Amino acid sequence: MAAPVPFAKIPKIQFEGPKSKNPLAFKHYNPKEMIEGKSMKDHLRFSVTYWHTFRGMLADMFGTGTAIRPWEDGSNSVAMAQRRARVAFQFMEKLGVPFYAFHDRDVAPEGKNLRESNRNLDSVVEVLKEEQERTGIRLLWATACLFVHPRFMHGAATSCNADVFAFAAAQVKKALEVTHELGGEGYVFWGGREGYTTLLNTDLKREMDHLGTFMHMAVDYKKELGFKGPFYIEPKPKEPTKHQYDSDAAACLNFLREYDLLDDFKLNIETNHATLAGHTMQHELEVAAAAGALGSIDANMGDVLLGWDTDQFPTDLYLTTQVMLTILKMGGFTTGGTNFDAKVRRESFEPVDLFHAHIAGMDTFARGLKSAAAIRKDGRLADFVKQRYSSWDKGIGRDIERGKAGFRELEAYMLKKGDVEPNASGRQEYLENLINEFI
Ligand code: XUL
Ligand code: CO
Repeated sequence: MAAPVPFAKIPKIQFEGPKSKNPLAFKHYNPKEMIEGKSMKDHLRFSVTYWHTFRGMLADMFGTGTAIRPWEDGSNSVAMAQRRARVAFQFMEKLGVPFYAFHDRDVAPEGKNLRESNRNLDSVVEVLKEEQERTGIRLLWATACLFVHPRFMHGAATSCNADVFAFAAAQVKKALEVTHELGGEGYVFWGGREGYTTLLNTDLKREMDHLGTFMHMAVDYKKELGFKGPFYIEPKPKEPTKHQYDSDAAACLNFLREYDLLDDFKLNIETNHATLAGHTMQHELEVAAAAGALGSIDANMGDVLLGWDTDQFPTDLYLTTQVMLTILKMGGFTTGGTNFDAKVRRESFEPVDLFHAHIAGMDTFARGLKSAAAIRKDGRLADFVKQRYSSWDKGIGRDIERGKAGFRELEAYMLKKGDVEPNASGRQEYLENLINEFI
């Protein structure tokens, strides 16, 4: 059966500028516009997530899916998976995104055993490859789904059942091969069930050791395969488990250091995961960047009144401005990108809503990028921060930073001086208003 053409009536989404009233046009995302010497397209490196956009039927804990997806035949067959892949590329082509991301089990159905699952995956990968070549759309990253199937109820690499560890290893091996074959830019590990629900039945130390072993096996196999892209760990504190080991950027960095894996991993930071961890997105980005480990982002946002991972499309200009300030400060993405790990609301059930949602996310990030670049060009924010730390650029501050002073020298310095130089104001409200000038 040929691929259906469900988006035939939707035009290719074009940049029409801020004055346009066309809902199916970009008002701010102009892929060719140059900012700080690089095109918007290359700065933002947008990616569509296969799982939310092509698999999620908008079910929630209280009700079944509401999505109308005319191309779905209701089956989970390989033929359906192949047709869906063609539809996905039609969508991404019309939207004009350069990348996509998937879990192995999003693109192809799980079979009755590992061999059959691998065969199913190969049949769909053939189509993905053809469509990548036809459109020029590339794979930002792939990952293995180690959390849906009941075998992973106690975890994957951290399961109490050694066979489950072995199955997960085999599944990641295959996912890595597929990522490599499709020319993926990177590979993600999100430990959806790598954690616990109660410590009463959990040997935490043994589970963490197993996770470290698993990651070393993955690094070894990546080298054997010749896959050059980075590995990313995606932190999230809870959901589905009560506590996940990769709970936030700091916990991930500590894990990577403890198990001597820091050279082989970066982080993929997701907004709603940051907020679930009690942090801001910018905090998580700054922590990752400070360790030289900020790789990629999962772009979404939560809802202040709903405490769970609502995965909404990012439409908050303050958020995207803050994100882009940190991304620009670290010199921009290299292999990473802005992956919309976001889903339309259950009430936004029509196919055209998929376009509205992505256009909203892309325009909001484009504005964030422009605002962040303007704030940097203006220079007042950076100057303020530089000035705030100026006592470290001379005298005793410089001696401390250069390792030329210890407790004895500092005591002598203070005994002579008597007390400190007066503090200066932090000017938070002034700075918040300064940012508002650019939003
Ligand atoms: C779950 C989540 C995942 C990862 C990939 O909250 O974010 O979809 O991004 O496994
Ligand atoms: Co994610």
